[in-house]
Amino acid sequence: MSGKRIFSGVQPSGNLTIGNYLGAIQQFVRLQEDGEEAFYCVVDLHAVTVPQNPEELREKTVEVAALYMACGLNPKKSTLFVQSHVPAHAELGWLLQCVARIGELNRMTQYKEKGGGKDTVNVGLYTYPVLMAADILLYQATHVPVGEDQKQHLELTRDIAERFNKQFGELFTLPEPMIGEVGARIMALDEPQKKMSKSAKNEMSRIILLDSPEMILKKIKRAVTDTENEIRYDPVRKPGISNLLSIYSLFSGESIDALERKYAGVQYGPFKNDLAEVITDSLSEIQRRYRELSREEVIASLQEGAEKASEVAEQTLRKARELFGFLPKTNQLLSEKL
Ligand code: AQP
Repeated sequence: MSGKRIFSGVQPSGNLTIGNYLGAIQQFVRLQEDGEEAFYCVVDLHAVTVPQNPEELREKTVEVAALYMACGLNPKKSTLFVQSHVPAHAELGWLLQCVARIGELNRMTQYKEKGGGKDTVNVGLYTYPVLMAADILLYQATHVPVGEDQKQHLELTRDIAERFNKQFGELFTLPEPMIGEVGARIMALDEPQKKMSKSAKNEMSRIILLDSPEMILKKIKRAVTDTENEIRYDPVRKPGISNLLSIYSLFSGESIDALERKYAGVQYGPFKNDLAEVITDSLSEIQRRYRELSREEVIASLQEGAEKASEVAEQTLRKARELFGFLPKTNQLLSEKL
């Protein structure tokens, strides 16, 4: 343990992909094993920045939590909770909207990618990075393990925290991003220039953690490669094969160099068969643990997690309210004789 405090989250906006796992959740588990104090959230308030079916959202919220646990997060060691169960997120999110600047949000690329520049996009998608800043700052997190796509939002979080501290008084810890060197950006199987995403339209673009062995094989077989027949890591000229090599390396623990040597002169077909097997083997353990978890157990862990998270979040929020100059509630006023 190194005195770090970790915060991170995953949206229940679809089926978790191997991108979410390799870019984020695998790091969460490693940090837990190192004994770090950590808060891992199912960020449902973020998920509704794009339209969701309410029934499905409820189901996906439990599923993401169950997958956190199946991947190795232990609710007795790390605090696992649902964002909307801790109202402090929404309140600090609002306060920080009064600190963040429009110019800063205009520079964020994710809402442009997701919203496609349409006027009908909801305002939440635009202000999402400010809510993400609130999520992190509420817990005074020192480190935030995320994939490469979240780096810009982390920089914004630091800017908002710094401005708040200068303008209102020292309150927030400035968090550092923790972005893995490999796995930080797993690309889509159908369009290897784009990141793999759980909400992309084409289901064949991603492997989800609960895919069957047959489905994994089918998706890997269909993965876009190139017209050469050389298994070589070159993300610019061979993005498809390079992405498959990264996935193979991350799941098997073999280096990319070793894989290039192992598959020198081998056709794409047999390479893809082996890769599908490696992914299947790795996911089978997660799937076994997932099947063993009961819904009641997951929900009870989330309830306990929300209580623990609220205690920390409320302390920070209370200080933020004071620094803004809000009048405390009457009973607090009387007891503190303010
Ligand atoms: N392709 C990826 N490679 C590496 N890391 C990834 N992450 C997501 N996709 C990849 C990381 O997973 C964590 C949780 O992501 P999120 O659910 O908060 O939102 P996201 O980044 O927008 O992920 P998705 O899968 O693309 O979701 P949708 O489709 O709903 O937008 C983050 O740490 C992220 O970096």
